[in-house]
Amino acid sequence: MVSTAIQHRYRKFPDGFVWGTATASYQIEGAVSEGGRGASIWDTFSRTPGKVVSGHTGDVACDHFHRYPEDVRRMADLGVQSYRFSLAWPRVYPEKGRKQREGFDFYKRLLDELHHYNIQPAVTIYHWDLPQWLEDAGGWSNREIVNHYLEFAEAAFLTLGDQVPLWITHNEPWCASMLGYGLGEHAPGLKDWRRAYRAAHHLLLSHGEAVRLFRQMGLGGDIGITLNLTPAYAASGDPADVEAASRQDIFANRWFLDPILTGRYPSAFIERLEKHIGPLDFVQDGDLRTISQPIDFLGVNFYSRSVVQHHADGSLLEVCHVQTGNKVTDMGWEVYPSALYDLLKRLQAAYTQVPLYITENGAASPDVVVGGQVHDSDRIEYLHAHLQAAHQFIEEGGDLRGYYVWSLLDNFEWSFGYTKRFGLVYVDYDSQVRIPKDSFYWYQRVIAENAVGRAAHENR
Ligand code: IFM
Repeated sequence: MVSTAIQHRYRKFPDGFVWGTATASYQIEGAVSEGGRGASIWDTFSRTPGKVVSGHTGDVACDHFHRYPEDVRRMADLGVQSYRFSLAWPRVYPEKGRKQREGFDFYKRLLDELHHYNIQPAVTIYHWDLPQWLEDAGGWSNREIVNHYLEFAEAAFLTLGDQVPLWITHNEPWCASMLGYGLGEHAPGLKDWRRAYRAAHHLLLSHGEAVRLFRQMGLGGDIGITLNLTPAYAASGDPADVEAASRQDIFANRWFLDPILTGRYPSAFIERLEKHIGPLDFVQDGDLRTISQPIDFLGVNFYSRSVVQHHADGSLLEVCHVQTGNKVTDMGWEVYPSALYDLLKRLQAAYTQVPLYITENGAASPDVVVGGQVHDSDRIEYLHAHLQAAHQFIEEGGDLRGYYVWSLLDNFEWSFGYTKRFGLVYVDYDSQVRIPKDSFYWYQRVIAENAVGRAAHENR
């Protein structure tokens, strides 16, 4: 029996709460020319001078394509009940009009390995590695892509469906559209806001179509989508700043939340948006009904918040971001865990009663190996504080079913290449040796106890 003193020191999670870790294909697999894989937009982008720090590419990454048995063993040692990973579309459709029968073979092997250790897969269909041939045809800004995505999703459902209890149609469509087609910081690296909003719409439409197809196919398991949500706070009580925060919120969060969960785009922003990008004539009759197909859960990726002021510069948003002076991670992202609590509360109060999963949460830090160990106490503090926030939400009746740390391994952090480390496991990219960090052992204790201590050190 657990003593009262221990009960007091620990915050218990509900029985059946799912503990996991997450990764994505391009960030860890490597083997970009193996098994007949075609090129993805990230192969192209990372080879374009100046796009990724130090010209890093995902060519080898963590060599997970070959080392997955070791990585799955490590997860079993960690004790996670679930592993979230994504499928590389260019392995299945390497070039226009060609489907590769062996395209899913790697994932079948991976699923077998996970099954062996009783780790449940959570599969993201699209986590940004679009086949280059599809981008050449306009990528996400061409409505035709919805059919191609559906073909890929159907192939995935048919091939892997009986072994996958949790499907995620898309990871962070905000990044795929706004960073990829608007800000140009991610592949394909375009700076065209009209294309960015078209891309966002087609990503959402493909999500809705895939959910519809999943239901028609009568597959077991649950299906949802993962959004990166970054709550926006006003830097002051000045009404202009409050308005600015509301615009930032629409841009970062509501442009995706509202259509999926309410079947409407936020009307307050449409006039302003149309002044900048022209009419939203790419939204066709029936699209919003498709996009708002009922989902089984919502995946939330949370890292930080933004704090903004009004800034009259004639741009679409007219906001400027303010530094608060609070602690930041190695990404420069403010550590502000209570925003996670606020966000979860808001989601269930204003949007949906479907179960929530935190499908990513984690911190980058400049980890170093000292005497064969990695002492990443900042990451432990970060995870601990966010789990406290998650626990408070659950304690107050919130329906949060699981939590996935980003990430299992240090990996290719997109335009930052290998310079940002998010892993519970350190990767030496020259030797591919893996070293579990202190946070790995800390998270192992959290999982084993199904609880977080009131102070981070209590799980050490
Ligand atoms: O590495 C990314 C991941 O691919 C998507 N979510 C945020 C992570 C950290 O930036």
